[in-house]
Amino acid sequence: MSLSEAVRSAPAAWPGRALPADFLWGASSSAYQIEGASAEDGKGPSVQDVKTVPAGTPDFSVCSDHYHRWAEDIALLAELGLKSYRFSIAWTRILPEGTGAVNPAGVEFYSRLIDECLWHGIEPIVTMYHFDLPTALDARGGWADPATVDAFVEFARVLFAAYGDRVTHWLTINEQNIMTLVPHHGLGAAAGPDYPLYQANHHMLLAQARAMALCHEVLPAAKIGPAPNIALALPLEGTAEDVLCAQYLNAVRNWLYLDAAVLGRYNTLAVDHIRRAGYRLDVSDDDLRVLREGRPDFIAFNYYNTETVTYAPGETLEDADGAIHGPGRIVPNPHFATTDWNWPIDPLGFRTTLQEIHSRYGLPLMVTENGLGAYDRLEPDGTVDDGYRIDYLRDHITAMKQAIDTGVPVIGYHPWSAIDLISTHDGFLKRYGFVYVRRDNESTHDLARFRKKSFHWYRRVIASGGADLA
Ligand code: BGP
Repeated sequence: MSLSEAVRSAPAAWPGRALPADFLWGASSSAYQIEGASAEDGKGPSVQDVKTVPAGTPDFSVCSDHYHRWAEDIALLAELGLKSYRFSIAWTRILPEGTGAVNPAGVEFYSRLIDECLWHGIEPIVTMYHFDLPTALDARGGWADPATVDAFVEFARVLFAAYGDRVTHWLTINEQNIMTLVPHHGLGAAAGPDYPLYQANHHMLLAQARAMALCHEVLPAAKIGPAPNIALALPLEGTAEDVLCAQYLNAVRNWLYLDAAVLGRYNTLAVDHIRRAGYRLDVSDDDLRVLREGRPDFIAFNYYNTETVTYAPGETLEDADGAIHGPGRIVPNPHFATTDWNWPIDPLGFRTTLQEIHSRYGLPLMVTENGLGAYDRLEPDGTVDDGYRIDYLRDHITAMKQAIDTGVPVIGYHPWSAIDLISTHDGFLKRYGFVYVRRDNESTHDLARFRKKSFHWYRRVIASGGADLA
């Protein structure tokens, strides 16, 4: 389409217009947070299964019991009207030791899940790795060990062979940037004080690049992309120092990951920070070739909130001359309301983030997480009045539509989460789902499912192609 055609065909006024019929209205989950059955049918342990969970929260052995209730859950998602369902495959269900022998029961579980989605007309979107590194690999150093790169590529090869006939959209690594910025999220016990954080991160980038290249080689019709958590960093004040700190935070938090995945190169500002902060980072010419050869077809990303940063003497990385070389302190932004967990709520930041990613990389974008963690209450009549979640999602969908209106090619939107599941830090107190799961931190109760108010609302949104957000 020429620019003048694009200008002429610019969409009519929002918010009443529907998105194209092939837009992937979806929802999202991850294996270690939803499945349970963490030691069943030959599954090996992952770092999530053996970690010390936060006080008062349950371990991951039962979760939402999706491993046993997957058919009921997919039927609910079909009733919701989902066009796509983004879930992850537990590495250790497929390869209990992380590498080596394949577990047929694990392969069969996801095969059935994928078939069930397709039978209901839901496109399965598969995350290959969502925080659940096999403990067998963690024991050998995890991502600090270059052999983990080979293990991931081997895992990818098994997945492509088993499901490549039915899965079109693949996501490599969920929130690699958060794993590096907040290592206890998913890097495992190996990530102790001597862990070479950015060298390990580099190995993940290589693993991702090789998996993307392999996908294109063995599944030419498939599409694959990274799935970091991307959110613009905002300067607290309009001072040059705050703007510079925000530029560093954007480089270190966001662009490092997408520049490597999409452009096959390291972001110079991020490298400046990494080196001055004293991290080890050895990158060979051969590594750079690997990065260049593995290209994504689209960018998936998770968005919850922007981050606001300010220059803080003594905390911001500075050289002897006082020149700034890193982000400062992340602070609350007085302009934003917050969630029950003090996460800023910034729907317009979703729009600016979408627009910024598009203007940097020009690839189609898929939103793989966005949502509101809240204390939901199940009423005696089985209803859950989560109007606050509807408000959050409505504002973010509106912002996304505005970004699309400016020309950003967004191909799908997957709120976190499809059904209630265990939050990374807060167990079952903090819920995100369209479907309430009756259990809490103390007891698994009967794990019965209930449709929340947001379930009925999102069903109308999807049925109207996003036109009806009321
Ligand atoms: C993302 C993760 C998800 C999920 C979500 C909500 O970072 O990819 O796995 O946990 O955040 O986070 P939390 O459960 O901490 O509220």
